[in-house]
Amino acid sequence: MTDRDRDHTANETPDGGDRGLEPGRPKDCPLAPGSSSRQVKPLRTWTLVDDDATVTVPHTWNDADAVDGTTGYEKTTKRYRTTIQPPSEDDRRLFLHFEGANRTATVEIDGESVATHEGGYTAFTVDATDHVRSDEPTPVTVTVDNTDDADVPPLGGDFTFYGGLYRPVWRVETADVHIDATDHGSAGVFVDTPVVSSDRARVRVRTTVVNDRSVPVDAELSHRVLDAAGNVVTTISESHAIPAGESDVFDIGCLVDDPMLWQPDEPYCYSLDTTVAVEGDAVDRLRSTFGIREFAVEDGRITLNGEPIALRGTSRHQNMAGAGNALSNAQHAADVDRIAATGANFLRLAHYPQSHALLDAADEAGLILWEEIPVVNEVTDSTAFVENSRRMIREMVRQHYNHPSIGIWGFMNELFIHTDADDEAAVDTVREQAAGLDELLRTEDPSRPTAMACHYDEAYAEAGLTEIPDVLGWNMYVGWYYEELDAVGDVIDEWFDTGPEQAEMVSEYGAGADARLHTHEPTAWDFTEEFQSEFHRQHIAAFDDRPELAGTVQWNAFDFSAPIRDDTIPDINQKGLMTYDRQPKAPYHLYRAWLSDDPTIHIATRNWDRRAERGVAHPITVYSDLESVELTVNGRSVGKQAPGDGYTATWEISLSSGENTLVAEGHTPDGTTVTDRASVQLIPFDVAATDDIPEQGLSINVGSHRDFVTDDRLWASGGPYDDRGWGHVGGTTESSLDRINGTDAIPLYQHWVDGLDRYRLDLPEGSYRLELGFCELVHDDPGQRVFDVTVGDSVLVADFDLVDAVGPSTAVSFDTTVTVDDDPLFVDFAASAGTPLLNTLSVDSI
Ligand code: GCB
Repeated sequence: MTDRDRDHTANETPDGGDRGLEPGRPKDCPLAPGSSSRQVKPLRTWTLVDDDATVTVPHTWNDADAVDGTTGYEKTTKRYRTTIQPPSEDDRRLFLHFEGANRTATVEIDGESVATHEGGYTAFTVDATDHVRSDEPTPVTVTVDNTDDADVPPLGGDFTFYGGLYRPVWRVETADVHIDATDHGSAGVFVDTPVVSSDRARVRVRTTVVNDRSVPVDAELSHRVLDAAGNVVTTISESHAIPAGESDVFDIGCLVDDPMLWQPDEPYCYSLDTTVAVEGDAVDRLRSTFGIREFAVEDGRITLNGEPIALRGTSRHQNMAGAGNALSNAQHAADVDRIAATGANFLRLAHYPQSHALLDAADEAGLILWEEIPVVNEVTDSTAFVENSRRMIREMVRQHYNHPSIGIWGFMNELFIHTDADDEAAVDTVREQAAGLDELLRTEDPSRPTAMACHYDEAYAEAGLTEIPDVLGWNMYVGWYYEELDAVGDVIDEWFDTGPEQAEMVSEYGAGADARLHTHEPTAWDFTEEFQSEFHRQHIAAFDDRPELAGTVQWNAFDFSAPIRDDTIPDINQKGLMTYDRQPKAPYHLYRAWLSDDPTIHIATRNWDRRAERGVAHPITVYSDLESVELTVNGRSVGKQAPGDGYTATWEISLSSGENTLVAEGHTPDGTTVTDRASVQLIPFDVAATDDIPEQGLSINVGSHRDFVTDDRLWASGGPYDDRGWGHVGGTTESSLDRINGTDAIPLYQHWVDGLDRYRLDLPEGSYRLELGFCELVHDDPGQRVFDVTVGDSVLVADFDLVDAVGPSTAVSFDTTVTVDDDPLFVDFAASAGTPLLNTLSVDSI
């Protein structure tokens, strides 16, 4: 197949696509929404030249290596090649619209370099008209580069800088008199609502019309305002004579009586049908969506349509399991659905502009957005860096101007994370750039408040930065990076200035969790779902008590890829309320209870549905916004509780061996009964009581207070030998969150018992397979820890030196078979250097 054939058969098939994604519909092209006079085709199929591979755009080359547990990911330059068809008629114009290429893209058409775009999060459009062959397909090569570049924000950050043509690419053909298609990647129609009230609104539309003919034209521009049902509300038009080869700005407005205002509870969208006509012939046409609404900051609160609104929400990075950042429009929209289902009214697009598909969905869902440019952690004083940041502001604002959901524009995140606050010149540079970006935002869009996010440090106020934006965000990690969790209310009271000039909000707060990890004793940084739940319960209670906060933004809706993270899943920042593949963690439902208008009752045991029987009561947590909730276990009521401020009720109950049926029930004020059902399996780990081992095997997370629940096994938290009939003798428990190689079950190797004498197992008579797991997370050099492990009378390993055998931070396990008669089984440890250790132990009957 030649390139020409490929282009024709795949690229230009409007509903092409081989990844099961939704087809590239012309209406999804940001440069041609709703247009009947533009010809729009998605360019989906490309050849990755150096890899000699055919790929489908959206495409990234880092979808796998960003999260494969190895250090780093491929930062390189790759060339994508395709061909495009000539314009259908000689006088038509041809544009290539790139929704996003990270981070620098150079476009060559027919071998000639025609454009370079720096910055991976905003769209750009190339006028291809003068570069394409008139009678045959023209080759197009796009060189995309995601290597570090000190002139292109972001310079750093806790996220992956995926390389690739990771958002759709479009071929757009227009007439020779058309709406400007090259204004910073925008569609060229800008709708404002300078006067908003429920009686009357003023709508103003600015449009640049370009005359690419060699003769002057009289162009008539008309706009029809349509309501949500498609009825024409009003029509306005104006005619301008435009000289040959020139363009003209049409700035026209109209009044809308009794407008429906856009707001989260009723996200009413109007549309605007724009037509350019020459001598009565419609030559270009676009459909824009807009809303009639007004965001402002008054008396320290954010207002929507004149009323203060408490912003409650979360943040989102644009990547997910399997796709990296090359998401389909449907995947973007599904994320909005997941967030909106919690009842959130706010979403911070941290730390960069995101896909129009997400914004479209937010417009419809009534989610208010804070969108920001990726100036993160630090800046440089290079002119190119400053110019790139400023251009990103123009691109972001112009491309997303009409979206009613955008309430706030952000321009910086946590600049004093990497800027030395004692370096006066550096501080001056940050302040100057912050002031410049803020001012540019106000010039580009006077109608929306500006925002900046800071971390918990005096440096921002001392540098005079805090005065700059309308909305000051504080990224507060009380109970995680600093302070104790129960200090959250006090910290807010001391830290926040809720004075009238600015709105102050908690622009981030969060705690990491792994849905597989559970505990009876949650502590910060143990990555259990139970600590994450308690963290959010306390934050929610503190926020509810402080209505003066302009908003609160949980970090993050979804686990996201972050190369600096080790935690319990390497390369993933685990502060999501959902996992990287979008499975809910328990606190996702806590947010539903807090924010959703629907009555909520949720038994939070879904990810901890297998528990170890060991003679203790088990916490069963229910999230609910109902006044009272009754929990029934196996048909017997264990009592009623009032979930109260933290929307959480927890019962400590005895479960029965095997399957337990849980039913939680409450009533709404109008008497409707709301019920949730779940089941929990109690696995008999009490070997002494049962004189047996669990059918699944006796699997112990030896040095850990965490249960590790996988699809096929419950690894119970460990502990010293006691009357359950198993446990370590001697030694202390230790832990580390360093990166571990050689296993997917990382949480089993992060904790260990150090210096143990033996492990005792009171097993019933029989034959067993015994497996012991080890990992060295303290020493880097051989010879520092050398020990023998003896099982019964046989030496399992002698002079075992983990570093020498497998290297540091590497999991390894050994297994053996043993026969047990009347006596307990002892696994003995003796060191000739350092101390022995043990991470995991598992016994299966054979
Ligand atoms: C922050 C950053 C964000 C990080 C987050 C974290 O303050 O703004 O980019 O991902 O903390 O999880 O540490």
